Amino acid sequence: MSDSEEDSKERHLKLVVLGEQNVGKTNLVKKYCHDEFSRIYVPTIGADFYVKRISLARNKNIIVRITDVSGSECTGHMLGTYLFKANIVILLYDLTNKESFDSLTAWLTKIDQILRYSDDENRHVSIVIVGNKCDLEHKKMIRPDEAKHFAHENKLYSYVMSAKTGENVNFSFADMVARYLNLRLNSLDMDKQNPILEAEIIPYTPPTVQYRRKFSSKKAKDQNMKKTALKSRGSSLSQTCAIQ
Ligand SMILES: Nc1nc2c(ncn2[C@@H]2O[C@H](COP(=O)(O)OP(=O)(O)O)[C@@H](O)[C@H]2O)c(=O)[nH]1
Ligand SMILES: [Mg+2]
Repeated sequence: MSDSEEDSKERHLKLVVLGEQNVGKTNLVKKYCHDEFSRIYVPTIGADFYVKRISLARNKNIIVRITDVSGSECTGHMLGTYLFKANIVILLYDLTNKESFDSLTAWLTKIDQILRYSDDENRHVSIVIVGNKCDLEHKKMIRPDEAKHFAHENKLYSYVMSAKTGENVNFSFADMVARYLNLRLNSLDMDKQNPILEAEIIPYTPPTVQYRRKFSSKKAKDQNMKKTALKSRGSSLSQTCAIQ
């Protein structure tokens, strides 16, 4: 097959996303495939399936199929079915939840057992760990060196992302796919994978207490002056003055 024929050939990759409930699996996959994010938590039942077509390294077309598996499946019997013919397994944890990070060992053991006894044992499966919710900087419970150490010990690649802001999402997916296929990302690929981040604009509410004090003392002064003037004319403003 010539180089151009090889280039135009579509490659198919199956990615499976695993991890505890609530770590952001569904939102991460939706962000990557449809650029969507939801604040409302809707638990995944069983698994959902997504497809994304990408082009990397001089227009090599890749069809990425992603299986978003429910967090409760670690103890379920279907995990083997979902992992069947997987190329890349993404083990997701929540950077603000230590338990989700600690659970990675149990997930790795389970995946290992399944892959060891699967029919196509010669197939290469790449496992990566991903720390999600990196936008919650002030709530982070896992230090970068802890994640790095865990990844190194288990010979895994490690990434951090935010399904909410999209930070690092496209680039990390492209990087793991490129590594799996032994492709080298060029500068054009890098630019393509780094979208402009959207910042959330929170309306500014100015502090009111200080202003009110200044205002009320001036208002009180004005009203006192008014009251004195009206009293001298035989009228009463007791109601309005009592508010101060
Ligand atoms: N701040 C923040 N919240 C996130 C992020 N990803 C997911 N979430 C929230 O975490 C909750 C669980 O997300 P979901 O994708 O349903 O988790 P899953 O159970 O692993 O599929 C939802 O309320 C999401 O809005 C993220 O990157 N940043
Ligand atoms: Mg889910």
